[in-house]
Amino acid sequence: MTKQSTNDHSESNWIPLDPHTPDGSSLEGATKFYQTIQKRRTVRHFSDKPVPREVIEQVLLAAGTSPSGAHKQPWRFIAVSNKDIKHKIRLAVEEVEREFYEDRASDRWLEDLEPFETNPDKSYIDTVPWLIIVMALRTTDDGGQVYYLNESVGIATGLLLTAAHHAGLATLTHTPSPMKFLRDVLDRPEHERPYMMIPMGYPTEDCKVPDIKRKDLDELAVFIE
Ligand code: IYR
Repeated sequence: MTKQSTNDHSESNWIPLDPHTPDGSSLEGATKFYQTIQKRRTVRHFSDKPVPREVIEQVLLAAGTSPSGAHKQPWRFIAVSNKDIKHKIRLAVEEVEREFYEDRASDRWLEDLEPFETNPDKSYIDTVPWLIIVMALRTTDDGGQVYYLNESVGIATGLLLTAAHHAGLATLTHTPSPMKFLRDVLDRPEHERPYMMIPMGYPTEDCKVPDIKRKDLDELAVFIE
């Protein structure tokens, strides 16, 4: 028989929820968080100012709190500060990106990218103290099934960006394509699929970002009450 939705979980290992309670009201909590997160920007100019490993550890632990299909936690975060490995990655990424800009990208795509002034030069990979490579696990480490892989890893990556921002760190969501070379450079197993590369560090003091506009509430949301 299907178990009915009930609060009686006495047969199994359930514990009382320990809810987060904002300092003020829910509106104050939500507003304060929006004020913080609305300052997050994608950054391409990183300082070489070191970021202690302990900070990155807390950021990764926060990312690891993400919900996932059947709680399979189908992610792994490879945190690279090693200069030689970062440089290897830079060279491989720049090769892939040169192909993108010279051959693979459509004219429309290149036109859409113009405001962001991107190009195949990824020298910031040498400068930035940390490179986080998010791996999507196609199976669990012991070969078990995972569910909603892209959704789960996408949410975890969102939390990662949010946690980094909260720590005063800037990030860049970078998806060179294809990214398979990362598994070889990083010597990672077959079931880890490179999902996203995230340079993480402090922005340069004179860092500029494009003047983008975000959707207003009436454009980004529809309320049906
Ligand atoms: N991966 C390339 C191109 C690029 C594509 C998109 I869509 C962007 O939002 C930004 C860049 C690069 O990183 O240069």
